[in-house]
Amino acid sequence: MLPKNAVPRLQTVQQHILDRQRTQHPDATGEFSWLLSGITLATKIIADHVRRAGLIDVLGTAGHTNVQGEQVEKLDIIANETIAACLGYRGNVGIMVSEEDDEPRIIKDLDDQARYIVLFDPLDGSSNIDVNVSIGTIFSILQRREDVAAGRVMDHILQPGYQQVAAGYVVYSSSTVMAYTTGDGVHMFTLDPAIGAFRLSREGVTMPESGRIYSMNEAYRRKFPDGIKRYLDWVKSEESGGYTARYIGSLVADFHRTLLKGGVFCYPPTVSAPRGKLRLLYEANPLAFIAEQAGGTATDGRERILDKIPAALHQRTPLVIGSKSEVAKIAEFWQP
Ligand code: P6P
Repeated sequence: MLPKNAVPRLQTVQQHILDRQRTQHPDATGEFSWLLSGITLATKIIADHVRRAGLIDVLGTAGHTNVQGEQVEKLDIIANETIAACLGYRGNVGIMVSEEDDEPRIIKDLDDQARYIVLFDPLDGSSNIDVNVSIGTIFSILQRREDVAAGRVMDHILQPGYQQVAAGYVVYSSSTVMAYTTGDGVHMFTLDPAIGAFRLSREGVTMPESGRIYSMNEAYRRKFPDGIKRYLDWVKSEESGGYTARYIGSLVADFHRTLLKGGVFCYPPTVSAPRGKLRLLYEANPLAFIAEQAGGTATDGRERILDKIPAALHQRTPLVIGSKSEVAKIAEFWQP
């Protein structure tokens, strides 16, 4: 008989989903777990490339810009094609939307089988790849709308964030960590390189109600709205009681810290980007879903991120996300 701790408790993402579905959603068919295993497979492949960047030819730019007008890194393409390949044959994905693709990819006509729409930023923060700073993958999962014909692709895609059935991210850093929610709390898994599996590391993650960390790119201060400038004056004043600034410049890493330590991340509109920089469908929405599930909150300065009705595939939005009291504090100074 093996000693009790000889075999470490090993709960993978798939097993975690199935266990929770078995208790919370007995009628679940397990097809969601099968879909998520496509994402975990893709992110394990991406993690392998990120870990070996510098040794294999994945660094540097691919020599063109994407629909966002941003320089595409080689790893952006690898990540994008890896996710497309891993999700493409799952059988239950009808549409894929990527930050790197001008248009949606129609995998198969939406029907009872191919009911999922997966939206993702394949490699967020990729400009940091060459300097070995944390980067990440963000994903959002919608279901097809029952009230819309299968062919009306954009109507199925442009759903508000509260319609998400799942969301998550993977941060490639000192360790590779996946966080996901299906509306039943936030759960984290760490990639165990010894066995090549994401193992449960934190269940029921909650965001601290407050936090003395603010995260904003203050180089743009002169372009910020006056209310944001007033907040920045306050947060650095004696009156605030003392905050510290942390800005990695990689949304997934800045959000992961905010989720675990509390505080607030803010990417406001600027004179040059009046709608903000970050994308609603595959950055703000999934992270807002996770933030709310962990007890935090996310707005665009005016309304709840998850209530925003998208009007375009790559629509941008201002983003204020983090601990409830810290987001509220910014709102005291800035009401657009
Ligand atoms: P800035 C990375 O390019 C990204 O999309 C996010 O990961 C990050 O939060 C933001 O842009 C940083 O933008 O303008 O501060 O460099």
